[in-house]
Formats: sequence, structure tokens, C-alpha cells
Amino acid sequence: MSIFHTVAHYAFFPGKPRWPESKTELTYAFLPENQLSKNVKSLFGRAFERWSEVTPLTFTETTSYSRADLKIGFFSGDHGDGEPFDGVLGTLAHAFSPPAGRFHLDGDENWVIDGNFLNGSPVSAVDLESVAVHEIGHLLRLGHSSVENAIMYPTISSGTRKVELANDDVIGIQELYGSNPNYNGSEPSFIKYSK
Ligand code: TQI
Ligand code: ZN
Ligand code: ZN
Repeated sequence: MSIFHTVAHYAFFPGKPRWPESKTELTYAFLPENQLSKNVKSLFGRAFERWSEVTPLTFTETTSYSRADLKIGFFSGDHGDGEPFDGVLGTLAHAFSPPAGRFHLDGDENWVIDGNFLNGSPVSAVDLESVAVHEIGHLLRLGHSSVENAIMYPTISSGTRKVELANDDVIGIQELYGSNPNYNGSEPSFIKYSK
């Protein structure tokens, strides 16, 4: 009899510090100098929504970069946080866990914005939304997963778009923050251990 079971493979950062219990309304802001288009800003909004759909967390954009909980910016090369970017490919982005909450992306990447890889896209095209969903997982203290289809799986090939949370991602984040009390969809159907 084939046994269906999902072994959770998500991981937490050591110490498991996370946003203070009470803080479920988080704000995010974009580095003003980047002058990001509405399109790009709504792309990040969608990426946040995927995580807020399954947790009690809410993410609201604010114009005050200095006061926002999560600070999103595109930088090139050495940008003063001890983790310089490296041009096309290599490191694509990095996120600093709570309470720093900084989310930096490499401005030198060939970012694909609307998720369709035009056949002319350079081989080094990287889907921005996929990277954003993954990095937000890190902002929320999720480490890497060994489940291949998980957002938190530590590799993505260029030209790939992976933005839907997998079971492993949902189980991991709900372990940290609980589920979404007013989630009116059907509970994600986890494969239960069969007796
Ligand atoms: N940036 C790494 C990452 O976000 C930074 C990193 C390396 C890291 N080791 C870590 C973060 C351990 C937390 C814990 O994974 S990255 C991917 C993926 C990167 C990688 O630029 O290499 C994505 C950014 F998952 F595809 F490999 C986004 Cl989606
Ligand atoms: Zn940085
Ligand atoms: Zn990662």
C-alpha cells in the first residue's frame, strides 16, 4: 500500500526570533531613489499577499521609508551592508530578518517584471515576483526547504516563475505565525499522514 505522507522540510533560522507576538500589521516602503513604477510596486504587493493570505499578518505600503518595518530597495555592488551584490546572476537579493527587515535586490539583474519570459529575454532573466515571494519568506524568518516545489527551496533556474506557496511553505509559516483567522477559502488541503 503506498503511503502518502508529507514530511515538513521547512527550516527556521536559529533562535527562531520573530516579529513580536502583537505585531501582525507590518508596513513596507520602497527606497525613494529607486522611483519604482506602479507595476513593480503592485508586483511586491502581490508577493506580500501570498503570505498574508495564510497567516494573520497584513502588509501595508507606507511612504515613510525610514519608519517602515520592511525596507525594500534595489542596489548595485557594494551598498554598505557588508553583503555587496555581484552583478548579473550570482546573488539576486538578500533579506535581513526581524527586526532589521531590510529587503535588498541586485539592481544589475535582468529582472522580468510581468512574469512572461519573452522569447528574446536574456538567458540571465530572473523573475522578480518569484524572488520577492522567496525573500519575504526570509523576512518572516523562514529558512530554506528541501522540498523542490517549495518557494523556500534554495535554487531557481533563470526563466522560471515560481510564485505559489507550496504546502511546505504554508506549514512552515503557520508554525511561526498561526493561520489566517479570517481566511475564508477552504483550508489548504494538506496530504495527511494516512493511518
Ligand atoms: N539570495 C540568497 C537567498 O535568499 C541569500 C541566502 C543565501 C540566504 N543563503 C541563505 C538566505 C540562507 C537565507 C538563508 O536564498 S539569492 C533564490 C533561490 C536567492 C536565491 O540571491 O541566492 C531566490 C534569492 F531560492 F532561487 F535560490 C532568491 Cl528565489
Ligand atoms: Zn544589502
Ligand atoms: Zn533563500
